[in-house]
Amino acid sequence: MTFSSHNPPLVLIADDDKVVRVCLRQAMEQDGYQVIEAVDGENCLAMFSKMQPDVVLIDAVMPHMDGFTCCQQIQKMEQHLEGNGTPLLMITSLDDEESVQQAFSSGASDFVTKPIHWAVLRQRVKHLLNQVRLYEQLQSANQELKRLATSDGLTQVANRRRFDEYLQQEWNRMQRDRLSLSLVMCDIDFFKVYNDTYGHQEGDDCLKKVAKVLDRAAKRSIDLAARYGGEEFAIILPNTDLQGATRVAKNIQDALREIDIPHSGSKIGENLTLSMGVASTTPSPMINPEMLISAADRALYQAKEAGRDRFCTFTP
Ligand code: GH3
Ligand code: MG
Ligand code: MG
Repeated sequence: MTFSSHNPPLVLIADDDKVVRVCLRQAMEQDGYQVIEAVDGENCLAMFSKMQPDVVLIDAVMPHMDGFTCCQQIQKMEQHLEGNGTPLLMITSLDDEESVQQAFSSGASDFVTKPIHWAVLRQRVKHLLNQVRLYEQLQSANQELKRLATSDGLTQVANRRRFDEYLQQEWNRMQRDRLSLSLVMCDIDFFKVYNDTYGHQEGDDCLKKVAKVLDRAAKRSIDLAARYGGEEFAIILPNTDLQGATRVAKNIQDALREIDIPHSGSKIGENLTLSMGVASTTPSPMINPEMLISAADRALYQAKEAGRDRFCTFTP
């Protein structure tokens, strides 16, 4: 789906008859559209790919390549370009049933007949452009819904739901490819005291900063940083062994030191710190994702017990 709409909408007119082109242009310009012209089917394809119009008016009968073939070729091009189904309005003097069917089966969205009934043509173009606009709005609303359903409202990293879904997905994929899957569980040290000291709003800001650090540490496109719950975060690292995962944990520690968030209530220093549990495994049918989470949790518990501001590792 592309959002390449022009403003005002761009109409491509393909007709070999100059007089018809001039009349069509006038009608379209009266309705406030921008207009470009093609003199035959091949020219129409070239103009289409170069200018990406919002609607195409195509004469059914043209030399070299007729309108039906032209429609089919445009559709092929759009599949290739993952285009958004530009409406194609066929203009035909052949209003017999067969050519109407041929127009639609060639991918035309609608048709008008010659001699052109101008009011009808203009309404059809307007209607087609409205449909495209509505479709685009629907697509972008869907994208936004998807984003909202999978990201954490406060920190904007993936939410718990997305974490669960992605862990299972990558578990299956790593099992199939016999590759390692690692998990880093992170828990902010003395965060309750942080809230008590600075207030909840500062606490929220702090969570956002930590999330940003984790998101940056999850460098590769297949890595996923998520808010696991409260002040706990988790990073899924597909195709990463224990050594690689501990490197990520080390990077997080360094990055957090660098941004230097004061935490006067911390019992182990002046700044905000994290405890982390790192676990890694090669998924197999004998174990499941929950075991990887438990292993990372155990390692996290060890890190807390050993004095916080560190990471421990555990292999299930
Ligand atoms: P530890 O070092 O053992 O991890 O101690 P802790 O205080 O970090 O852990 P504890 O589980 O006792 O407290 C977690 C705190 O995190 C309590 C809760 O108020 C705070 N918290 C959880 N979610 C949010 C949030 O969305 N915003 C803010 N500001 N605080 C949160
Ligand atoms: Mg906690
Ligand atoms: Mg904590």
